[in-house]
Amino acid sequence: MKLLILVGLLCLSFAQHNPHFRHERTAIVHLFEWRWADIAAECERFLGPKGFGGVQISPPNEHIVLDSPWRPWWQRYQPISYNLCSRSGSEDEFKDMVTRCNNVGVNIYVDAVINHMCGTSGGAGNHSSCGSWFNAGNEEFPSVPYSSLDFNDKKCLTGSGGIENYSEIFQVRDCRLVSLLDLALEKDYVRGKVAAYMNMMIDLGVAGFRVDACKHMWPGDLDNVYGRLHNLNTTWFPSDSKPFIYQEVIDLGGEAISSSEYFQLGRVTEFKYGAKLGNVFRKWHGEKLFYTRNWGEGWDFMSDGNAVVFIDNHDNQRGHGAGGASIITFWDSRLHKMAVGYMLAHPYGVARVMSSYRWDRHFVNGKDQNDWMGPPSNGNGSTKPVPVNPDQTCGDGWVCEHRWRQITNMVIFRNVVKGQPHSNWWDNQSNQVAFGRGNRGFIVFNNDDWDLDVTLNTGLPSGTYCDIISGQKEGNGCTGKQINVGDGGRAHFKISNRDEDPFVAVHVESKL
Ligand code: AAO
Repeated sequence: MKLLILVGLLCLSFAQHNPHFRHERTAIVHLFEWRWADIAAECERFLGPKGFGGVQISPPNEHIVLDSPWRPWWQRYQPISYNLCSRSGSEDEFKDMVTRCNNVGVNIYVDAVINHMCGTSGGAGNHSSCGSWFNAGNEEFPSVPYSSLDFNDKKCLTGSGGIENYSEIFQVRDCRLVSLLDLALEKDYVRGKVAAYMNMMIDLGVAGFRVDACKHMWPGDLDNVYGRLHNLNTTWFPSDSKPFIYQEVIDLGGEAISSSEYFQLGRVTEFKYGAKLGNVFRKWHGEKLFYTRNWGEGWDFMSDGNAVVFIDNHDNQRGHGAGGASIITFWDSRLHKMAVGYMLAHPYGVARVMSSYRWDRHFVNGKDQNDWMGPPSNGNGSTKPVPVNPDQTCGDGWVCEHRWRQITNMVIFRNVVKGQPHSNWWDNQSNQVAFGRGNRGFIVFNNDDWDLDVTLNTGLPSGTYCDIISGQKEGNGCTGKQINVGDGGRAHFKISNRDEDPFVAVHVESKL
């Protein structure tokens, strides 16, 4: 009986840590700034067939529309109301996306902006994505409705009304983050409005939420809001499934607020992961790939069951948020493929792949002056569709990292090795390493400036395997390198440091 109660309690508190992936899938892709219509099509034509577990979408709330700078991507982090009407599309298009993605087993995770509304300088009028009227100066948002009573002004004690010092917990949580009007989430009324917004989307079939700016909200307030959430829609999910919650908390250490304050509420973004792996693959600060032998908790990361991991995100790929120059993005494509490959091969955390658009970077004194630029757009500011080229890449400025063969194939690798332990580690005491996942997959990296030429124990059944990085298995053939695994699991690997992609990966489903 006692055991049953304990198990019950554990299930309750860890319920929101479960991404509810279907068909044994394992990875999330962030389709940053994509239109709902394009996401629906992508689920059907690519993400479902290739085994992606879910999509993180951009904030679907009605948001401010800014002219200066012109339609920045970050206008969507300034809510005007909870109408599902945004730069990505209408409520009907949102519903259609959720239904069509769910029908092919791909989950939708919503970026929920619930800490604040628009910035103080947002003005008055109806320059919002649905044309709802608001007045930022008076804190009036009649489409919710919120009034000045629903904001934290009186609680914030800094002279500016904004966060001035991240080592003061009360400031961080009660004052304005970059002058965004800070909602009073301690109020029952505000909690109710926020929960109703999230429940509307749960009822439509979303599987969970990336909750924005959690450091700036009290864990107790979030606990109350999450406690009001419905179970997932049983058309697609088992009954009694709690929504997946992953909370954005930037914690690189050294601040008053720690990500651990949020663990009992859901998972948390592990920002150390991409920052540290960036240093490792760039070989900065004396880092070497072989030091990642104990990658994960051994590197002082949060425990596996609490972490969502990523190489870059929509902020730190353009100098916002945290991580700095070590972050490896699509702009460094060769390193990016390796780092994402490493993440997807490694068992730690729930993995999220970034899918970006290109913009005109323009650095002055190391800062990108165009870090604000929105997605590929038409003259009137509407977002362009994502066209797919004959070679399966994307056009019109959409990068589609998730469609790069090496990355797609590593998402499949992660599914194939799901649940298998990290095994058969090898390194050369420098930047050549290899590891397996039980007897189902094996990966070898050469990030040194010389060739790798070595025979290793892979743990795999004997046979000929197709490398899924230089090519892939097609029918009975292989378009890439072939790897022969002998009796006892031993195989010879040769990777030149000048190879287009200096890594090799094989798994039991790439066996010829
Ligand atoms: C825009 C304008 C502002 C204007 C505002 C209102 O840029 O000038 O005042 O509108 O009119 C996004 C954009 C913002 C944009 C905002 C609203 O990034 O530029 O403001 O939309 O349109 C903090 C938060 C974190 C947040 C991050 C950007 O803690 O939650 O800032 N991320 C989310 C979203 C993001 C979004 C928002 C929140 C707001 O992902 O897209 O903003 O909805 C330290 C702290 C971090 C802090 C960073 C940056 O990090 O630890 O908590 O993140 O500073 O302020 C080292 C340290 C690291 C440190 C970092 C940077 O790496 O180790 O800890 O340096 O100093």
